[in-house]
Amino acid sequence: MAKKKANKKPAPAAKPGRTRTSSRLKTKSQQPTAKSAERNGDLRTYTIRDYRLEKPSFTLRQVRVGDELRYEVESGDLSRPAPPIRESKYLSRAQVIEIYRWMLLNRRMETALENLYKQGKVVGGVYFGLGQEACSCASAYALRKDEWLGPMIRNQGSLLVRGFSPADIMMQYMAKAGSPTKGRDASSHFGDIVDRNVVAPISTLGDLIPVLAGVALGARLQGKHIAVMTYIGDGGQSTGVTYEGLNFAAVQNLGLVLIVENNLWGYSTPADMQFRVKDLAERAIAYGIPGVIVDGTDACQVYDACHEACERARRGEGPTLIEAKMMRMKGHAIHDAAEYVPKPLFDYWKRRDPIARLENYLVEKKWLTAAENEKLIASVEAQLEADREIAVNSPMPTPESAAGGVYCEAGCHEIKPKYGMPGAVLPKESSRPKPSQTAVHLK
Ligand SMILES: Cc1ncc(C[n+]2csc(CCOP(=O)(O)OP(=O)(O)O)c2C)c(N)n1
Ligand SMILES: [Mg+2]
Repeated sequence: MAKKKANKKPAPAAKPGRTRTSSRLKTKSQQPTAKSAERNGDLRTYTIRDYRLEKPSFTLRQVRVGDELRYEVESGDLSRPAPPIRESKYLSRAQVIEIYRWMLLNRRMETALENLYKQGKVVGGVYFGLGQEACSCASAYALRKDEWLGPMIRNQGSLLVRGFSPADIMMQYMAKAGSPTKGRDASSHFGDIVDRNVVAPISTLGDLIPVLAGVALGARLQGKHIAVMTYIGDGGQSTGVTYEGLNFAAVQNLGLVLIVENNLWGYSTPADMQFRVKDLAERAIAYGIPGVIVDGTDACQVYDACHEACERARRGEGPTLIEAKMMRMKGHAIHDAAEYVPKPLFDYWKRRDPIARLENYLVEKKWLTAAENEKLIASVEAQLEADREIAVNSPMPTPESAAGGVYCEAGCHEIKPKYGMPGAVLPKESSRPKPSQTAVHLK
């Protein structure tokens, strides 16, 4: 017979995220304080820069209504008014107005696309970035012309900033012959590696990250440190390739600016069910790179964080992870009515509409008079109407053209270096592999 064990209470399990200490054995005065632990190196602290002027926090409860799962807001103050826009450290008046215009164009173009869909003119679905215009436009605005962008489906505003016209995007959705993929692909799978330096979105979430890291590596081999920017959602950041791509960029000191668009939903899954960290920016700590949080509905915060990350990239100091917090204000795509989202959350984030907030900021600051604002809105509407006409009236592809390439025509694979001959200038000392680490078998 087994010996009966002493009736001893098992030690309480350590709470997740906390270190168990032998505090029971020590008197209070003997216990190390956080300060002394820090001095001894037993406790490390890390810094996450948080640009936000408010830090909303909500918890959701899952409820079942018939066969459907929905969510209710369990806790959090939904009645707060929107905070002011944070003053930019870098943007001039003209630049803020320019970003505001891009955001308006982004919003109005998506409304036009929704109408085209309802008129049966769109082939396939339509994706929207409603509520995310500040994140798309102000981030892309931080890049220089010769730098690179890898947009995702919500970043149609970034495409406009990089030089695609609303007509290009509308024709793409309508699969017209004059669209960037000549009618052979609908939705957002297009880029331009010749003039606009835009890598086409990759549907497999996370895969753009190593591709953009590779672009930065290519530029460095040609003697230039450039900033490259891409995006990943709160859902997509859970993929393995996100880790692999960002870790590679971190280890190689590549100038990647990764914007984690935390819009609180991945399809119908709330962000809370994707991760246990408080903020996704904390993930940066594990890669050994800076992590920054911004209010994704505040264009000035988004720009400032992206500008600083791009400057860091241009100095050859490596990647930055920027978490932009906002809310996806429509369903995943046009087919999704987003019934599962609690209505009060929509109301809360509607008060944080990025365009209305920036407009108020510009008017209150007297950077834009009411009359100038009206003129600007009218010019955006006129541009869109003209582009819509072009797109609607342009022809569909001819059947014979189906035999041609989608992205590729004869000769297009002659990839020429854009910045210089490979190996022209060596990278910064810190980012160069030590001789012992190089691939010896190649010698
Ligand atoms: C690796 C991979 N898994 C699943 C999908 C299907 N999928 C496409 S979008 C999406 C949700 C993405 O959510 P999130 O990353 O939060 O981006 P958001 O749509 O909110 O911008 C999913 C699951 C995919 N495209 N790739
Ligand atoms: Mg999401």
